[in-house]
Amino acid sequence: MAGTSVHSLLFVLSAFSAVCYGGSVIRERDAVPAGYAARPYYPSPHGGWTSDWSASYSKAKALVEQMTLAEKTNITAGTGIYMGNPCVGNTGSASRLGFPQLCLQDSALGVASTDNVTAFPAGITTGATWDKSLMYQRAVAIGQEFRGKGVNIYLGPTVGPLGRKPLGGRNWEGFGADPVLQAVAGALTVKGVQEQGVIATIKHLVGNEQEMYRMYNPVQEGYSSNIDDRTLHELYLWPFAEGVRAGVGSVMSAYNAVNGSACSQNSYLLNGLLKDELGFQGFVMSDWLSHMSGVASALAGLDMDMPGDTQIPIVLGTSYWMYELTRSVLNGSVPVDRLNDMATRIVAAWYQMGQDKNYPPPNFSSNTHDRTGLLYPAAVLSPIGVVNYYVNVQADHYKVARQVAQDAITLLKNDDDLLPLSTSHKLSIFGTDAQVNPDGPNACGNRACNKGTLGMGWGSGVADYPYMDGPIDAIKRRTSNVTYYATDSFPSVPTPAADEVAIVFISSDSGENSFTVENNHGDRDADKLAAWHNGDKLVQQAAAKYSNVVVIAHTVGPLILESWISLPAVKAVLFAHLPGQEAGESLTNVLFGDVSPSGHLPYSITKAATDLPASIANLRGFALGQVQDTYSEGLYIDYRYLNKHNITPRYAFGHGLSYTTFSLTNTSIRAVTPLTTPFPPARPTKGPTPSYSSAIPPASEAYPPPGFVPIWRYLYSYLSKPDADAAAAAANQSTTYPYPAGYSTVQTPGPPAGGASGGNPALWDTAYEITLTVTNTGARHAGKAVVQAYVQFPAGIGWDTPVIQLRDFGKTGTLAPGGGSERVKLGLTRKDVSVWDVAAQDWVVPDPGARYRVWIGEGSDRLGVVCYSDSLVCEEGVGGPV
Ligand SMILES: *[C@@H]1O[C@H](CO)[C@@H](O)[C@H](O)[C@H]1NC(C)=O
Ligand SMILES: *[C@@H]1O[C@H](CO)[C@@H](O)[C@H](O)[C@H]1NC(C)=O
Ligand SMILES: *[C@@H]1O[C@H](CO)[C@@H](O)[C@H](O)[C@H]1NC(C)=O
Ligand SMILES: *[C@@H]1O[C@H](CO)[C@@H](O)[C@H](O)[C@H]1NC(C)=O
Ligand SMILES: *[C@@H]1O[C@H](CO)[C@@H](O)[C@H](O)[C@H]1NC(C)=O
Ligand SMILES: *[C@@H]1O[C@H](CO)[C@@H](O)[C@H](O)[C@H]1NC(C)=O
Ligand SMILES: *[C@@H]1O[C@H](CO)[C@@H](O)[C@H](O)[C@H]1NC(C)=O
Ligand SMILES: CC(=O)N[C@H]1CO[C@H](CO)[C@@H](O)[C@@H]1O
Repeated sequence: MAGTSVHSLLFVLSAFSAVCYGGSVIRERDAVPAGYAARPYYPSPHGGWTSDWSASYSKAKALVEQMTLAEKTNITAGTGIYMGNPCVGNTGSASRLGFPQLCLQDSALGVASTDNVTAFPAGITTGATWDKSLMYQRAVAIGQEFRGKGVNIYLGPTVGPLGRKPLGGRNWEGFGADPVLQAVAGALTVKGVQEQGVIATIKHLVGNEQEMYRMYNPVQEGYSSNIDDRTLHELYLWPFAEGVRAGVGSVMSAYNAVNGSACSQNSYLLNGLLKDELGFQGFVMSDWLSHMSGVASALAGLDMDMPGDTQIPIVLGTSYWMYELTRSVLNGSVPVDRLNDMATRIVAAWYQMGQDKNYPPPNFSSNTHDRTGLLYPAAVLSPIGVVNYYVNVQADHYKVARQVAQDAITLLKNDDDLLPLSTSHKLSIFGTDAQVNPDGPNACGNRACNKGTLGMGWGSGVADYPYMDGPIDAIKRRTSNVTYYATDSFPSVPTPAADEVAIVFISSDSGENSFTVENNHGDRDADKLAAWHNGDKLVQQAAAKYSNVVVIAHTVGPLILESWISLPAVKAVLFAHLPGQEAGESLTNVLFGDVSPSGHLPYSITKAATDLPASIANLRGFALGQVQDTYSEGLYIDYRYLNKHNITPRYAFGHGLSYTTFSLTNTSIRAVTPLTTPFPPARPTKGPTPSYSSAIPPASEAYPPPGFVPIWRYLYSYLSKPDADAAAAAANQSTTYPYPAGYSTVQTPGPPAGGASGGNPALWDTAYEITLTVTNTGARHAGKAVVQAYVQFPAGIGWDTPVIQLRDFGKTGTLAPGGGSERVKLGLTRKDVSVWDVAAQDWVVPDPGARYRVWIGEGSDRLGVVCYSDSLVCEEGVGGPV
């Protein structure tokens, strides 16, 4: 129980931790580099103008119209950290009208801080399956668990960080270092979760690519991710666009700044890109304690303040919103129109998911595992009540959890077909990562330690394990011919027989900056890309003794394998990623050949960290003032960079072997919607949005009810009568708020690239469809194949484009050995063959008549099939582009 409370307290304290890194003092922020600017974009576009949301907006309007000022401001902010209901965030209610407090709960991989739930495999593991159906099924199960616990708002999926920096601490919460892999998995997660009636939250918008210095605090600004317009569109915003198109109800802004302006109050990002261009109809919430202004953030497009507090929570019980937002509306600084839109967006999302009908209230507490507990833990005197009902929401979700964990396992190397093992092999097993943490899988709050099998990273992106099926337990269930050395220092062992197999478990962990684990401050700043606990040395020592070594890595991301990967004894390597609770049997099913491995890498594994440029290979270190993280590599991250510079990685993005082999044959391409013009057809115009009176409501709408007794430090939206009257009087004085440059209250028609949820709907016209036959050509093992499609833009179009870019993928079912086959269909949209034209501010197909190549294969370096957009011919058995 202490785990969660201690966590959150540490989390709060971490807001100030930057001080420890360098003892900075309050100062003006450093200049953002020349050329990067956070332009103003006002006003905040009204929600409700797309047809897919219009019915919910009508209902929302009918409800919001009846709300008083204090009710509207109540639902746009949390009631304070540890205040009121049981979740990590809890909004105020408009209970007079039947609008409840909303429960917001971590994490992206399962319901956090409670029991009787499933600890699903992490995002990176899910990405490594390359299986759309499993991505969706996992989301359905997650959605059912959040609903079962009475959570209104799921704080996932994570599609930012994108994985720009291999050392970045939270990359594992997302799906892989490519915008399309991230976008497909993110959008399917939104769909699966929201079909259960739970509002999903796509996060973190945007540029939170490292953990250190991410947060603003009273003495230092969070770092600024300086991202040019084209790179933002083609990489970092891409998954958000797909999430919006999938109908996501909520977006969480990132801690850091973009172009010098904090994401929670960056008008260009929230008003311009998200709400106008991407046509986002839900609401934007701040990341926890990243709210830092009242009027400014409201005008910039923030709709919900989480968890309600200022950056110094609890102590004072203060907020930038709640009663202050009430004041700002009464005194005329925040237009009533903006507050109406904020409230309508929140209520519309609630209707859109059907939460007005039979939605269960929360049944658990994030604050304690006891049945009863404090109802307001941060209050000094709090009533006590039943807070945990122990509702078991696990159903049979272990099955999909295990399937994801199993189908993610990525075979990097398998010399002499050492794998699969037979149960007659004598096995010697090394490494503490093979066994469940002897103190219990949840011994460390927020998994902020790396002890025992690594099933997830650390921080807020975790869940408690109901149990953990450890690898060594599963191996022992299979064979008794096994000796386990539960150590990370190579022990003295008997001389092995020639056919004896050593299995070495290694790990690499990372997480959120709120915790430091073995000197890693969230990011892998201490251990870098080496295995923890001297794992690389353990492998080398095992390889010196045994002639058959299998390495199994539980890891948040890429590792540098060079110190042992070419040793002749190291015959097989499996990346099992972060499997969650089902670490054991998912692995033994692969090890012993019940199934062939079918995972593929969701990132590249380079031979050296310096194979990537310094801007992404390194973390930004301490700076006086605001740390500037400039995306000088532009589009060239991960394989895009390596291909451009002809750097051969150890294992390429998308690489993954099987026990069997596949052929890709009978490939055909067909043009579906002809691309007759470089620019898409004109966008649809915005539909109508709810209209309300714009008159400032009477001050009496802010007064607390007669006899109102507040709970100390609970955040309310009421203003005392004197305060409310004074605010209303101020509205009639000549003093006006110092609005930012470019401020306007006139709604605009929106940019050409917009037009519907996600952007101009014509961007999703299918331009080309490719069909091929995948056949299992091996004689012995069944297996699933992953087929990846990459676009190569024509030469001479006047645009610098990466050599190849992933655009679609598919995974077969289990194909029988000796010819089992399946037809696979892949598609490319107009957007997939477009670049972002900064001058035109639109997507453009540079030369629709030229030859676009679509490369198809089982990895970014195994592309033996190519199809041409101009001749509509496909060739097989070709050498790939890289
Ligand atoms: C950041 O600055 C660049 C360069 O001026 C610009 O292209 C881009 O649109 C800006 N992005 C945001 C979110 O302000
Ligand atoms: C705001 O929400 C809280 C928590 O549900 C509730 O106690 C309070 O009465 C609400 N305020 C208004 C104005 O409805
Ligand atoms: C209105 O109230 C807000 C919140 O306290 C304050 O920031 C703003 O300056 C006030 N505006 C005027 C015109 O007094
Ligand atoms: C939670 O669920 C239990 C069992 O399903 C139910 O009895 C209880 O009333 C629910 N708790 C709340 C606060 O609604
Ligand atoms: C264990 O493995 C060794 C080497 O393969 C073999 O000789 C022995 O019979 C096995 N023992 C058992 C109990 O299977
Ligand atoms: C080959 O492709 C054609 C056209 O797409 C299709 O009709 C046919 O069934 C395919 N043949 C096989 C053996 O898959
Ligand atoms: C502010 O002015 C409006 C009309 O100009 C008036 O109706 C309202 O009563 C005034 N409010 C206060 C608090 O004086
Ligand atoms: C299956 C499971 O984990 N059940 C647990 C539900 O929560 C109660 C209270 O913590 C436990 O006692 C059960 O074991």
